[in-house]
Formats: sequence, structure tokens, C-alpha cells
Amino acid sequence: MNNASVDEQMLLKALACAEGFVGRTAPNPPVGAVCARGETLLGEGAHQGAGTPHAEVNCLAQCPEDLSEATLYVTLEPCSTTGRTPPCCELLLKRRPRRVVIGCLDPNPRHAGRAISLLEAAGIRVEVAKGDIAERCKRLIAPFAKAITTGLPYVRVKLAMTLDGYIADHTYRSQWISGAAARDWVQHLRLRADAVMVGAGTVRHDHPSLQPHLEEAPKKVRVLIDRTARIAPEDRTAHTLVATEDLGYDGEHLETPLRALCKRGVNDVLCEGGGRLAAALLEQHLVDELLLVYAPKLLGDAAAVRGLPVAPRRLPEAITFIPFERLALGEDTLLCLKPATAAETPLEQPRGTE
Ligand code: AOF
Ligand code: ZN
Repeated sequence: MNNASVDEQMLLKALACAEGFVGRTAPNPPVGAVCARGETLLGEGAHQGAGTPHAEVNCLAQCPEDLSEATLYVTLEPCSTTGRTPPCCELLLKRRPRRVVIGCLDPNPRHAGRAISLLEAAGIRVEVAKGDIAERCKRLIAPFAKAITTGLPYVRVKLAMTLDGYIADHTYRSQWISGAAARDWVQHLRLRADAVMVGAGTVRHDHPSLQPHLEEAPKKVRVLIDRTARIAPEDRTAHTLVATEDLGYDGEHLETPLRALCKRGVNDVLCEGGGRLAAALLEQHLVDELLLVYAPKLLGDAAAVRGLPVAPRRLPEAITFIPFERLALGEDTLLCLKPATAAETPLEQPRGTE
């Protein structure tokens, strides 16, 4: 293997290390690291949760003392100041690998770009990945990057709907629009999120746990967006936040509860409906990804519950999306979209990095 493909293989391994901890590290990002001498793996590690050692620390703890011929691969630029844990750059200056390969720069303004000059000044070669692998490292930390630079969490809206765009029939029954494969995929989505959010109507009709069904999965923050509908006591389980009571929601501006969630350390929100909440999030430009599961069914009933009841508009004013993935989930079809305006989210009121 040539050096470039060794580097790519090792960064892929580092990404795989981090993958296992997506949804467990907030408010920190998931990060993975491996150390290798040529093609020989010396150690690997991941960041497993805020306040615990960083990926580099866990990885280097497995490695032999002499790293003079070794390369450390890390999906995110090593940190350079003391936070909840000491700076990884200090450890690298002590352990002195010959080379450090970084998947992507740290969007955290406290660290961004600093590791490169610190390490290079000490004679350690630093390279930053490019191309597809760099994109994958950036995608891994997209929720962290949005949270740390804007003070807003990354929001995914997931809806299962019929081909004619209904998420429940006129009796509000939504079980089951999608099939078993799509429902399994939702479990995987919940696992990756820090908080799962729904509107009060969905709570009243479905009483969803909003928790991943896997037993060892960490509990997710359960966010209920209420307005006029009251949340019954049995729906106020532990881990539940009620938007009007706990997150300063005024019943209209959804940015407020989202900012409040971000301040509480939530980087990644999964919204599971209902339709009106999904539409409001879209109209208020708060959605990063819209994930639609289309079930091969028709209801043809104007009294059924519409998936995305946005305000009527003409074609030139249509809300538009950029599809980035299409996938078969059993008999259903998953369509993943980014709102065409997502890139224009204003960069303001960054969350404190204290
Ligand atoms: C992580 N894990 O593996 C790396 C991080 O408060 P601390 O000390 O845990 O520092 C958190 C910051 O460190 C985080 O915001 C990110 O910018 C940087 N790198 N963080 O949690 C890691 N390498
Ligand atoms: Zn660190």
C-alpha cells in the first residue's frame, strides 16, 4: 500500500472508533484516533463521553513508549487548551510521534488551527486530510460544529408518510405507516441523537417513550413542544423537558427552546413529528436535515393528518431541498434532504465554550 492509502485506511479506522460513541459524547464531539507504524497498528481509542479522556489519550495509552517512527491519526484536530481534561497537544509534545494526521480542523474557536502550529513548531509533521475522508470526518462532527459556532443544535426531522403525504389517518392512527425495517432504522437514529423531540399532539395520541429501545443505550433528553395542549402527568417521565416550562418557549419561536437545549449541552436533536411541528421548524429555518420515509400506501383522505402542512405558496416560492441520500428500507423508501437554505443559518450568539 502506498502512504496515501495507508493514511486513508488508518483514518477510516479512527472514524470507526468514533462511530461507536456517536450520541454519547455531548456536548463534546465524537472523536476517534489510531496510532500506527507503517501498516502496523499500535493502538486505537475513542472519546467516550464528556469529562472522560480524549481519543488521543485513550489511543496513546495502548501504544509502546517509542513513537519516533509512528503516526497518530485523529479524526479531529487535537485540543490545545485545558477544558474538562488537559490539552492533548501537551501529551503529543511529550510522546512525540513522528507525524500527526488530522481528519478535520476543530470548529471550536478555542482550538481551531492551533494544534498545527504548536506541533510543527516542535518538529512534529502535521497533515490535514483532504477529499472524501476529510468530508466524512467533518460530517461526523456536524452537530458539534453547528452547536459550537451558532449556539443552535443540529436538527433532523424524521417523518414516516404515505405516498400522498399523510402521517396518520383521520382517527390519528399512525401505527404503522412504515414497515419494520424503517422502524429499526429509527432506533438507530435515536441512538445517535442527544435529544428526541415531538409536539404535544403526538404525545397525546401516541405517548411515545422517545428512547432507543436498546437497553444499554444512554437515556436521551425527551423534549415535548407544548403550546395549548397540556402534557399529562404520565407523559412527564424522567429526562423530559416541557418547552414552555423548561425551555422558555413562547408557543411561536422555536429558536428559543432550541437555544436553551444547546445551552444544556444538546448538540443533536431528532424531531419525530408531528406534522405541524415539523412544518414550523422548516418555516423558521431551523432544520438541517429532513428525513422522509415514504410507505407505499395511499389514504386519499383530506381529513387525514398531513405530514408537512407549510403555508400555501406558489411554485417560485416553494420551499426547496437538496437530496443527499435515497435508500430502500424494506418496502419503504428513505429520502434524505437538506433545506436549500440551511447553509444560510446565521452565525450568531455562539454558546460559551467555558
Ligand atoms: C473531545 N474529545 O477526543 C477531542 C476533543 O472539556 P474537554 O477537555 O473535554 O475539551 C473539549 C474540547 O476538546 C471539544 O470541544 C473539542 O473542541 C476538543 N477536542 N474533544 O471531547 C476528543 N479531541
Ligand atoms: Zn484533547
